[in-house]
Amino acid sequence: MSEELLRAVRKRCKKMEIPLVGVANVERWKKPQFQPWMPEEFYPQSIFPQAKSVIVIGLPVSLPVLETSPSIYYRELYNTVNALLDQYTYRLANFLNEKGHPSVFVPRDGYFGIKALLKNPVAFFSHRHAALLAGLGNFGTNNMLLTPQYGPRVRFGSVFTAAELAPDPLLREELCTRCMRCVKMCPAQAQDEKDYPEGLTDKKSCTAYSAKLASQGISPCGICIKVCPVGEDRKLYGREDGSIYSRKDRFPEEQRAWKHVQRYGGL
Ligand code: B12
Ligand code: SF4
Ligand code: SF4
Repeated sequence: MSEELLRAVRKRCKKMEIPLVGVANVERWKKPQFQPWMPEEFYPQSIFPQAKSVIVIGLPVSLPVLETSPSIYYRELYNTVNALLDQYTYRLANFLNEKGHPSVFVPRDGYFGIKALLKNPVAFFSHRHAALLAGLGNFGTNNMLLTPQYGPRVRFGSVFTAAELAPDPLLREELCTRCMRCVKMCPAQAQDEKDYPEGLTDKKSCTAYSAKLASQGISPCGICIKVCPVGEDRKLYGREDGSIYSRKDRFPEEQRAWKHVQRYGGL
């Protein structure tokens, strides 16, 4: 177990301004946290047999931009965060390779557009489960991984490495308050009131809605991550009051700003 290497990885992440970093050892995939758990082919050690640890990074999705969704503004943010996730994990893997530890990045999504998702809405590796096992957060009713810092407004990327790194403890405190805002406000009625994974998102409805927005150039949707009350980021932006999304009369300035953004850049 190399403490020095882990310190170097964390230092590297800090230099790249990555706010969330967690480590899981691959043994954790063999101890399901709930049922159903994913089949073994989805484990990191099945995909990259040399893997001993998984480093998971998280980048925030800025709430005020997400609040304009569906919009070109959120779409651009989504693309920017995605590009950074892939670049950072690619660079981290190379950093470890240069130190003699075989490592590979995993793309933040891993599918060929919406048509591929309509055919099969599952990727070869799940970053949400990786982030759970790396101690970054736990699942909410919206099927997303909630973190103390950003609630579900965070996107993840992972690195598989042969290096044996000390894993972070799992986060035991349940973050989801079961307020059901994500369920009530989903425009595609794709959310279920039951806890994950008993209540799985209706992937077909969500994907179909996303396809409609994509045809207008303003996908993805993201309402279920916007309305979630969990996350320190809400305080930073003065957004503790969740009625901002339903009480149009109380927040005229914000409503005006969102409408303005929504009028431009899409089809
Ligand atoms: C496919 C996909 C989608 C699909 C399907 C969504 C879904 N709920 O799975 C669609 C297009 C609908 C979608 C939408 C969204 N997504 Co999406 N999506 C993905 C993607 C590419 C793969 C997810 C996946 O396949 N996981 C695999 C399995 C393990 O997950 P699961 O189906 O929940 O699995 C359970 C069971 O089905 C069973 N199981 C799993 N696999 C199998 C296989 C078999 C054969 C069997 C029998 C059983 C089984 O076990 C699991 C329970 O333990 C990931 C990126 C990635 N590669 O991880 C992003 C990802 C999950 N999406 C993300 C986000 C943010 C969104 C959106 C908010 C859109 C947006 N960006 O604004 C919405 C939210 C929808 C929602 N509330 O669920 C983020 C989540 C971040 C977070 N904080 O959790 C991810 C992780 C992207 C990222 N890199 O950060 N997404
Ligand atoms: S992304 Fe939109 S359509 Fe999909 S589950 Fe979330 S709120 Fe519903
Ligand atoms: S919106 Fe409420 S119910 Fe949905 S995930 Fe967040 S805390 Fe849980």
